[in-house]
Order: sequence, then C-alpha cells, then structure tokens
Amino acid sequence: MTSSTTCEISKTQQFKRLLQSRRLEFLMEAHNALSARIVEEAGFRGIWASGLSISAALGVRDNNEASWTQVLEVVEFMSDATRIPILLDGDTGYGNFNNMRRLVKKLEQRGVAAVCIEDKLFPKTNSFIEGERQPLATIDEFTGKIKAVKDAQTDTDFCLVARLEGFIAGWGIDEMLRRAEAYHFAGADALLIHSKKVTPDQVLAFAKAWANKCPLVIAPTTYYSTPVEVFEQAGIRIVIWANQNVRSAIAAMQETTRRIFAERSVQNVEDRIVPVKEVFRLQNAEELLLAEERYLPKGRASMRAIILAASRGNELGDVTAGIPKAMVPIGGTPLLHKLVAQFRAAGVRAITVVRGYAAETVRAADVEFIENEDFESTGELVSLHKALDRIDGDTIISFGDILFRQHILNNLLAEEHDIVIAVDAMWERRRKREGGGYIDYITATRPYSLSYDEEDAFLTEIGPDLSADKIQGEWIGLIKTTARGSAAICDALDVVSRRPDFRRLRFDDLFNYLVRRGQRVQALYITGQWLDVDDLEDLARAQAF
Ligand code: SPV
Ligand code: MG
Repeated sequence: MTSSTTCEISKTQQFKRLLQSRRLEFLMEAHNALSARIVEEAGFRGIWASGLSISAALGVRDNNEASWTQVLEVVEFMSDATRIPILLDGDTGYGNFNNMRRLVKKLEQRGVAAVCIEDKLFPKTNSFIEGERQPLATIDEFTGKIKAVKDAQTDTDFCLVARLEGFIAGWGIDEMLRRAEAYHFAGADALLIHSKKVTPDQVLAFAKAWANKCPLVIAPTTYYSTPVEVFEQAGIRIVIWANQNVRSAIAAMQETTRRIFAERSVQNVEDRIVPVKEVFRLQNAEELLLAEERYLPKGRASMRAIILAASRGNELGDVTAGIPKAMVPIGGTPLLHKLVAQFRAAGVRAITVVRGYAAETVRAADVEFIENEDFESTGELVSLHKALDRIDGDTIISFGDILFRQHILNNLLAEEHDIVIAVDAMWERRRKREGGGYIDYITATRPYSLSYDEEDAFLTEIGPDLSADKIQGEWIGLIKTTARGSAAICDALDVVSRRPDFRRLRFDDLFNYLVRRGQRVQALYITGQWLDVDDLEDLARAQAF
C-alpha cells in the first residue's frame, strides 16, 4: 500500500534515525502483514521481523527450514502493509557473503529498511535451544559478510545490525569485545548483544565496556522484568520485544479454539474476539470501495441485486420437496448459483436473496439472505418489501426462477431510464400454460421493432388478463433501476403495502400503480433467449438451455 519511496522520509532513513535517537527506541515483533499493521497502529516506530515468529507462523522450526525467499515473501507483505521501517532477522544471512549480497538487493527492492545477521553457522538454531552448543562463525568469515552487505547496498541509509551470539555460546566479555570491534570496523551500523540470562548483567557489562562506540540493540526476552530505564541509563539505543505478538496470538487462538470445540458453539467467544468489521478495517477494505467507485465502469461496483427466491414451486412436485425451485439443479448447478454468477459477471457485488421455503437449503457464497417467513401465504411484493432497504441506488431485481443469456442482463444494464424491465417480444412462441401459470403480459407505447431508430418503448399496462390484441410482450422477471427508480419503487411499495390485500399482491400491481402515477417504466424488448422454471416441462427445457 505504501512503499518507502512514497513516504516523505524513506524507511531506511527512519531506521537510521532510530539508531541515532537520543532516547531509547523500541521495535516490536511482527510475523506477517496483519501483525505488522497492528504494531504500526499501536505507535511503534519500527518492526522486528522475527525469524522465530515468522517460522512459527509458517509452521516450521527456527532452523532455516523456511527458505530465504519464503521469508522474503512474508516480509514483503509486511512492508507493503506498513509505513514504518522493518528490521529483518536475517539469521546468518542464509549462506555465505554471496547469498548475503543477494538478500540485501532483494530487501532493498522490497522496502525493508535493515537486516540483522548473527555470527553463527548455517543452518542456525534458535538461541534459546541449546545455544551454548552452537558454534560461532569465525571473525574473518563474519566480517566478510558484513563488508559484502555494505558494498552491495545501493541505498546508503540501508542498515546492517551485527548480532553477537558469544554470550549465548558461553564466551566471556573479552571475546565479545574482540568480535564487536571487528564487526564495527567492518561496517556494521549497530550491534545486537544477545543474552539468555534472566538478568541483564551481560548486556549491561558489555554496554559499559563498549562505551557507545556504535549503537547497541538488545532483545530482553529472558530478562524482560528489567525496567527499561536501566537500559536507557546504560546507553542502549534499541530494545526489541522479539516474540510477544506471536505468543499472544497463540494464547488467544488456543483459548478460543478450545472453547469453541468444547462448547460446540461460538456464542461465548463472540464478544471476546474482534468483529469481522475490524478484520476489514485492518485490510483497508474501505480503500478498495473508493477505488472501485473511481475505476470500475460506472454504476456497476455499487450496483446491487435482489433475487426473490422464497417460493417452493409447487408445480415441480417432488423436485421441490425439501428445496425451493431456486435451488433446483440445472445441469448440476442450482438455478440460484447460476443467477448469482451472472450478476457477478456483470460486475454486481452486493447480492441479496430473499428466501422462504426450506430457507436453510438456500445457500450461495458471499450473498446476503433475508427471510420471508410468510412465503406460503404471501405474494411477490411481500418478499420484495422484506428487502425494502436494499432497493437503494442502482439495483437489479430478479425472480429466482429464471434463466437468461448474459447479453440480456448487459443490455438491461446499458439502459439509462430510471426503471427498465426486460420484455420478451416473442411471447407467442412460448407455450401457453393451462391453468396455474401466471404470465405477466405487457402492453407498451409501441410494439417490438427491428428498427434501431425507434423511440424507447414504455409500459402502459401489465397483467395476466390482457386481451390478446393488446399484448406486446411478456415481462421476464428482471428489473433495473437507477437511484431515482429505486426511490420511486420504494415509495410505491410503501403505498401499496398499506392496501388490505397487500399480502397477495404481485409485481403487476406495483407496475400498474407506478404507471398510473405517471412513472415511466421502459420496456426493453428482447427476443427469447430466456426461460422460467415453473413446472416439470420447463425444468426439462432448462436442463437443455
Ligand atoms: C527471533 O526473534 O527470531 C530472534 C530473537 O532471533 S530470539 O528468538 O530472542 O533469539
Ligand atoms: Mg531469530
């Protein structure tokens, strides 16, 4: 999201300033982009990309089991997610001086401000696991690596922290000072003096003897109870809290997971964990919404779809025993999933499904559900009314039992009138139903025409009982509205919902009311290429669609 180049002060300069700071500075451990962002938000001015924590989060040991490029990928995500500098725990540099040079090149490219390498041998083991048995690199080899880093870096502010493992390996202060001098002379920008004692004695003794020849860094994992003022007085420059985030994550996840397992419910943990909204915030979902408005084809990103899928479809008999017709598989895929995919393909993000009959079986990914519990005794408008506050801005309203070619949807979306309905001019070709079937015949200001320079057609009447000489098409069950159209529909719904017979009303009642009120409803003619699934014959045709 931000790179070192877009900040006023580059990340490498920021890190250098921490090393030059007059006060004690702190780095906080992070092991992925999420924890890195949390560290930044808390106010820390730098991040420790811990080898222990990154490997733990990857499910491997802190023994160079994760390859250096895998670590690089993690740290790149961390860098992308934050503006503060990252000091990567580079272990022993993943090889010799040559591997180290390549690492530095890649870290610079990925906006990592600094790297820390320790004077052990590849593959390393975490210092707290039999640290005293781990051999140290020779001074010559390690200083060669330091020089190689300094020669390889292209940004003069990129920093190298040389970490001394001598205390951990059982050496005394003389050897530590001998090595420190050599590393400092070779070009290290700072020294990390590591100790696994529970008191700070070793690092304090070193700091005293070192007398500020270059900045000192410590990681008080074992001597954590020492007040930080002690480090401040000793002239330490940076304290690294090296692994507390991964450990707190482990504690929280263990507690939550065990509880959910034991209680077979999330009820008692819900209030103890962050809401999903917080996850979205940390991912900066807001920025994407704004970008979509700016960059996606107008209207689509914010366009919603409402699919009415509450009815069982009694005419389908046993096929809908237990599932509503919207969930009947067509060629192996539930009708509803086909519809959702078509809306997604047209760029529609927010989709709401009104379900009723066998609601628990009505599922689709990333879709919001609203229930019409009275589905048995109510008509289409009651279902639509349940989704009233979703009829907002650019909206598509669709029956849940129709199949249509994608171009029909695309053409509908391309129209600009406030309310547009798709109307099949080939209505006569469709099989006439005997009893039962309800057909929304329409008449409009003009019939379908092959000519392209005709005026748009507008609905004048809709209903199942239009006389044959008036019928100019059949509404297929698709509506598109603009923000104004949505407001008009909501308003009309509000009025008709107060009628005593509202529970039985259908879309033709709504449209006729709108038309009578002077609202223009465009009838967009199509010629076939769609079907609805009302009975078993329809279903057979749908399978072949
Ligand atoms: C790490 O965080 O990976 C470290 C510091 O190297 S420690 O584990 O404390 O040695
Ligand atoms: Mg480490």
